[in-house]
Amino acid sequence: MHNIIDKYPSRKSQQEQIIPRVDPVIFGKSDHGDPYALSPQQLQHFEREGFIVLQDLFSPEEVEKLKSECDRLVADETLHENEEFVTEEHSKIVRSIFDLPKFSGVFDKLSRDRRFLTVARQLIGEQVYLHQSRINIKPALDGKSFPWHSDFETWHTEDGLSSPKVVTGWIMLTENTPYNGPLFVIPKSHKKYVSCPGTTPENNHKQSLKNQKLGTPSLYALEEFTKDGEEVIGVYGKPGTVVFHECNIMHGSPDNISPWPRTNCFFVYNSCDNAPVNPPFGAKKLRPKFLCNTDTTPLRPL
Ligand code: 6CS
Ligand code: FE
Repeated sequence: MHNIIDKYPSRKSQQEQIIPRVDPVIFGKSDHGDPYALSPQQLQHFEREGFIVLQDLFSPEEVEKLKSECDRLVADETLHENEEFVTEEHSKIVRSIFDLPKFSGVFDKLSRDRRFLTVARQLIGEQVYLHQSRINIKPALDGKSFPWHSDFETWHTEDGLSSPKVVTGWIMLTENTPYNGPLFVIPKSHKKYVSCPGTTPENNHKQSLKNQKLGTPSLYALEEFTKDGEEVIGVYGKPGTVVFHECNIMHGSPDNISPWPRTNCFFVYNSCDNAPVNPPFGAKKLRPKFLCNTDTTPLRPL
C-alpha cells in the first residue's frame, strides 16, 4: 500500500463532481531546438485548448505503408485470439488493437519516430515511455462509437497514474471527416476534472473497451463544460494528419454509418516519473500490461 495522495479522486462515491485541475498542462521545455518541435504559438494553443492538429507531417507513401500494416493485422484471424485484439460488443468486428510494438515492427518504429517523440517530450518532459498504444478501427457502415470520457480519469483510477503528465499523439490512417465517426473534443475541458460516481468492478476493461460505462460524464457535466460558449469540435484531416490531445480533455466519437472507413493509430506517452502506482486510485488492482505498461524504460528517438 502506498500513501500517495489522490489529487483526482473518482469512483469513490455515488456523486459526480467537477473539480479543478491542480497540475500544469505543459511539463517539458519550450525551446527544444528540434525541427519537429512545436512553436511557442502552438504550445500556447495546446495549453489553452487541450489539443493541437498538425498537418502534412507524414507523406502519402508513409501513410499507405502504415495503413497496409494495419490491414495485415486485421486480416490475420489467428491474431484475433490475443487479448490485445478487442472486438465490438455485438459482433466479431475488430474495434481496437493494443500493444502495437508486440505485433508490428512498423508501429514499434512509429512510436519512437521523432515526429511523435519530440512533441511528446516538449509537452511532458525528456523522459517518457509508452503507457499504451492502440489502433481504433471504425469500418464503413459498422464502426461503433466511444462515449464521452477523459482518458486520464481511467488512467488515474485503473492504471495508477498519479498526475496528468501524460499525452496522446495519434495519426489518421484514413481521412477523418464529419461523417465517418471522427473524434469530438470539448476545447478547454482539460482544465477541469470530472470526478465520476460508481465503483470499478473487477475486469472492468472487458466492458469499457467495448462500451465504456464508468468514468463518463453526465449531461449536467457536459452542459457545464459548454455553457460559456465552448462548442463540441470535430477533429478532421486527411490521412497522415497528426493530433496531440491532452490526457484529461473531454472527448468521444459517434458511430460510423458512412460508406468510408475511419482508422486512427494512438500512442500514449507518460512521464517516467509518473509510473503506475499499485494499487491504483480507483480500482483493486492495475489493469493488464497491454493497457497499462509497467516497463517504464525511457524511449529513445529514432
Ligand atoms: O481504457 C483506456 O485506457 C482508454 N479507452 C477507453 C475506452 N476509455 C478510456 C481510455 O481512453
Ligand atoms: Fe479516449
